Amino acid sequence: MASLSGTLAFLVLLPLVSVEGLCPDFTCKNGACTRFLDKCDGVNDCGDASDEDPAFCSGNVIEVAEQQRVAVHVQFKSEQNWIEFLICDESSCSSLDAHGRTSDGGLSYVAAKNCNTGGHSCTIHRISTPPGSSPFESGDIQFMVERRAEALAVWLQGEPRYAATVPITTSSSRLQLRPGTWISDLRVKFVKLAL
Ligand SMILES: [Ca+2]
Repeated sequence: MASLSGTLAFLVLLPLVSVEGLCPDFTCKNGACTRFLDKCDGVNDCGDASDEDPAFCSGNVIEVAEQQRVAVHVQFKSEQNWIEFLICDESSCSSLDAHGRTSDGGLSYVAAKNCNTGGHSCTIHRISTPPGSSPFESGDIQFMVERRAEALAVWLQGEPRYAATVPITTSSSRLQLRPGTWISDLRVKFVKLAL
């Protein structure tokens, strides 16, 4: 009976841990499974905080001065779902999630303010997903970003008429690009334009 109960205990534990890489979403360093959505959200979901590893959570960051424009080249994968532009000061962040294109060349997006430094617990500022919008497909996408006095503006390169904006604090200067669903790191290149 002892060996049978041992076998049962093993079977009961099996869904809770996993050999590395075998979780349906994200495999923690300790073998636990968690969701891709839990990656880099500022909460220790794994127990060992490996879902919050700065090695991948702190990438694609650039300091942006007021009135600075930055050309942003993103290699996007559709499974990442959207591209998050997160801009922060020491204590809070605003985010602009670019989901896709509108029929006239603008962005469909969700803008949020008053987020914590993990980019969560925000207040929704604006949701703009007009009819006819289509999600981004896998491939290269070029954006322009401009830090204005009290807003961050983002638009698809060549379409400045359709800038999406989100309110920011005047001291918000740290911009990070993140994948909406962190199935893989976002590949990003920043080019600061002359002021
Ligand atoms: Ca987490």
